[in-house]
Amino acid sequence: MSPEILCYIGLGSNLEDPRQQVTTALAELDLIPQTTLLQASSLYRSDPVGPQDQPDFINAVALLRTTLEAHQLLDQLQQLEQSHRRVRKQHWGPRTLDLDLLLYGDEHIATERLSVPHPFMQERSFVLWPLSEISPGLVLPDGSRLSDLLVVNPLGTLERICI
Ligand code: ROI
Repeated sequence: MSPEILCYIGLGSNLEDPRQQVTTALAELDLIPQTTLLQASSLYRSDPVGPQDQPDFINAVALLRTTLEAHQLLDQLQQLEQSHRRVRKQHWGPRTLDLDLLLYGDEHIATERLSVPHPFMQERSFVLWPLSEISPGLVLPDGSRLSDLLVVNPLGTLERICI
């Protein structure tokens, strides 16, 4: 039997009704085989990080329990992105649905396809604040405390838009 792993997924969308994209994707995460959606954050509106000539994003974070191996979970996340007819024309440009594997248990993974913990998560308010709603006491695999990361990544213009 494969072990049960807790993992966090970052969701983001800024095209084609982003609220709906993220809300639907949260429900669809629970349909992934061998996987259960344990918690979902509120939705947040965020200014785009990267090129500014694109719409605002809707972001959220989900906590899953899975017995899938990390790359199997990545396959499932990519399938889900495709099913939302993911459009990503430009690097760091607008997208229909982005699903990032932020944390997979306490594991460090570095392969061609996957970098976990997500390399930018410690500097992105739109990941850290939704994450803190689900797991305020979280300590990252490198020992960083989420509560300390929130101090250096303030809420700023991030807006919680749904309960
Ligand atoms: N900016 C915000 N606010 N939210 C995102 O999800 C997001 N995703 C990205 C880039 C383009 C870096 N900027 C983002 O991939």
